[in-house]
Amino acid sequence: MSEEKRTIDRRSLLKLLGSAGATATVVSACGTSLENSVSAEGLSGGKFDKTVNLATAGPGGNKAWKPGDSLNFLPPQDMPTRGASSDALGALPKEKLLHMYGLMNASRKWETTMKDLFLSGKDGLYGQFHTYVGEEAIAVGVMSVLNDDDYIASTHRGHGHLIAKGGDLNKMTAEIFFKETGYNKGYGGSMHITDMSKGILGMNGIVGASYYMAAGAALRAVARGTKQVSVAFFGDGASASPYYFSAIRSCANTKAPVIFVNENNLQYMGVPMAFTVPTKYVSEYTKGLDIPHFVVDGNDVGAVHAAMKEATDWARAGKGPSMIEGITFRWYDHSGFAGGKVGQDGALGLPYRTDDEVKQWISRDPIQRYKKWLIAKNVATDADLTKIEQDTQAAVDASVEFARKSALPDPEAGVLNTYAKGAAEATQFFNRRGFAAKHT
Ligand SMILES: Cc1ncc(C[n+]2csc(CCOP(=O)(O)OP(=O)(O)O)c2C)c(N)n1
Repeated sequence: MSEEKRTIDRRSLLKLLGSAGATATVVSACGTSLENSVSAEGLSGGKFDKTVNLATAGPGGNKAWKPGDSLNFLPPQDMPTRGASSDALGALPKEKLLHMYGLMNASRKWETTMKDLFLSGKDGLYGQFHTYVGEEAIAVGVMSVLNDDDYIASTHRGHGHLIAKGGDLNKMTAEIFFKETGYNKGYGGSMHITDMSKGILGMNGIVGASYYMAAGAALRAVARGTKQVSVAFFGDGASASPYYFSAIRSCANTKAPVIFVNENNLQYMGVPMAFTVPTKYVSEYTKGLDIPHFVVDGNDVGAVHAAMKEATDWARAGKGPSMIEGITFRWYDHSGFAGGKVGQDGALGLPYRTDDEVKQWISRDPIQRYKKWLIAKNVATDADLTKIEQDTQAAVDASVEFARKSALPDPEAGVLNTYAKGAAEATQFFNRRGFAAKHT
């Protein structure tokens, strides 16, 4: 195949279409360095400075909202009352607790490494990339309860979901590098990473698509008589989808075992949630459906785990769907890295939130809070946890080397991957257009 024809590959196509991550290469003029002070005291610790000007103002524009509010439990009928959220973790074996710490770190370090690579321009990375940094407690808290064969339907901001469900770092990095060893053979990029072998129904660029994907998988499980459950992740903005209420209503009606997990990061692209959600909490929209509702501190992996445990028990018992809303915050811009810097945590200088607010949320870092809790409960020493952090970074670095050494996909593979019947159907396509039928 001539060089001329190779230009149809995805990499070139994206460049032609101009989807190259403009946002990924914009670096803010803001040079403020962040001091990552952790004021958290144990897992439920971390305080806002009352004088901070919160542009996002907390849920539903409720200016009086404070982190403690997020721990309120909104009791549905028949749901048992939970104890202190972080105590729920105490019932888990040490190995599992440390594994969770490793997963939170893997998610953070993988995305932070990608961020630094995008910004440095070293590997010529481009394309949309929505970071999950700051929200890791939700993915890991949710997945700490799921079985391997349970399903998750992710979002555009789903790297953390994949990693927490057992996604392969090498394949993820290779996909970001658009290499043939990537999850989508280099043709999907960040937003389409999928691993059906792990019950991951896929990241998804269509906001609000997770509801019915998760519902379909859940109804399949019911039809087959398994006890699998399905999780639909979604953001606060996605609650504006026309499918939102109808999907949850349908699941309530059929008692589909779906757990709707709202990652309320208080930001809808560049719009504070205070302007987009009329109620105090997103989860209030569906309270009339008589399904269990939880609002939790989404930066507290114990709180997420506790709510998820109850919601999952409920679903496996055939009682139907439930709703978990985790209040959290993303440290970077909606997509790409405007306001971010190599080696700096968080994006500053963005117009729709204040730098003070970003720093306050960073001080409630879910990973640092969990680390403090693990040490305080004598689950591990500082040195044990540092070792996990180092091993995780080494795995991330190895994935970058793997991606660098991998080949770009053959342009024809784009056609092969497009057809449901694979090579046979693609060959017809090639033949019709006079290409050599090299993939038969
Ligand atoms: C159906 C659809 N409408 C609009 C968009 C454009 N879009 C991409 S992300 C996004 C905001 C999503 O916000 P939210 O659900 O709060 O998730 P977050 O980005 O905060 O994690 C929008 C509107 C889209 N991708 N799909």
